[in-house]
Amino acid sequence: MISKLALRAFSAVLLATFTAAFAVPAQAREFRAADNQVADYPTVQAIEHMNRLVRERTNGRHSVRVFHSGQLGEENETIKQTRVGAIDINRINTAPLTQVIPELEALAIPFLFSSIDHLHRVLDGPVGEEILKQLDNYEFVGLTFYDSGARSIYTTKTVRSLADMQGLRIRVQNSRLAEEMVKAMGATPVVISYGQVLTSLATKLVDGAENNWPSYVTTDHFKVAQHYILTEHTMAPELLIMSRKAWDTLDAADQKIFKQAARESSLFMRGQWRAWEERSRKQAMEGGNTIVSNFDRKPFVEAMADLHANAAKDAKLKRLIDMIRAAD
Ligand code: GTR
Repeated sequence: MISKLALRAFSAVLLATFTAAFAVPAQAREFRAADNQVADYPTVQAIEHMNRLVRERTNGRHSVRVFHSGQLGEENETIKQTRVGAIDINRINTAPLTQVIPELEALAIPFLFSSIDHLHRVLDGPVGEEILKQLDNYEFVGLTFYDSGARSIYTTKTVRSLADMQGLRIRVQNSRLAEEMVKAMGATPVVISYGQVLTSLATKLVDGAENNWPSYVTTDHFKVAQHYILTEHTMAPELLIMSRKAWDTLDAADQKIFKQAARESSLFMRGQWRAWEERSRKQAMEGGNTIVSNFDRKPFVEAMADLHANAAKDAKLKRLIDMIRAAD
């Protein structure tokens, strides 16, 4: 005779089998992420890392597919598309995003961060948290920051001083602040999208641009603009943002998984960034480029006095700037 206990166990197994066979799995989804850097660039690799974590932690229900090399468009386009939900996730630099979120200018003000450690302290602390939170007001969700090192000026002619900048045409990102900065250096800013910079340098539409080491090298800009002067004028980080629409399709537990995976991908990338900078610098040197590191940086800093004064007129911005300074 079958005991009551065995019967109960048998029906439990039956029920479990039945449920497993007929349960509707939560909608599996592939989230599309945009990045305008090339496939092996650290930010793209970081998103791939995030994808691995997301897949693992959602048992393959969700994944993130990165479209690198600007396949989904230039930054000003992808910002709009992320806002309306046509792109789910976007890895974007702070500077162009300031056109939509002015508060972000706090991270892009020239000569505000004294070192990468200072920047990390800010991004990893309450200011970084507050800035990510502010994205909520713009139909975005701030997932994390990625390193971008320091940006310096590079040109087709040698620049050894602020005086040498006078009259040069310098490509800038689509950012009011970047334009103001280049004007303050005595040069003429020319807004050009990232994908067009190489041609613009080669055809002499501009005399130079500015970027970090890995961008300078992976774009081949270093082959045409062979003079790199270590102004290290900004440390505006990269941001990983999600469209509110895509975010709202996730339940609370998955939202947590996405955010956590993004944070971990940021640390993963941080571990690689220094080596990338070093490798790119070496490549530029081996290419015969001039690297100007022994120059008077003070005039560059002093030239920003009006820009700093203007920024301080905005109460919201001033508060963030003060908090950033206090974290030094
Ligand atoms: C890079 C950044 C890109 C883009 C580019 C630029 O450092 O990673 O997203 O903003 O600079 O100068 O346009």
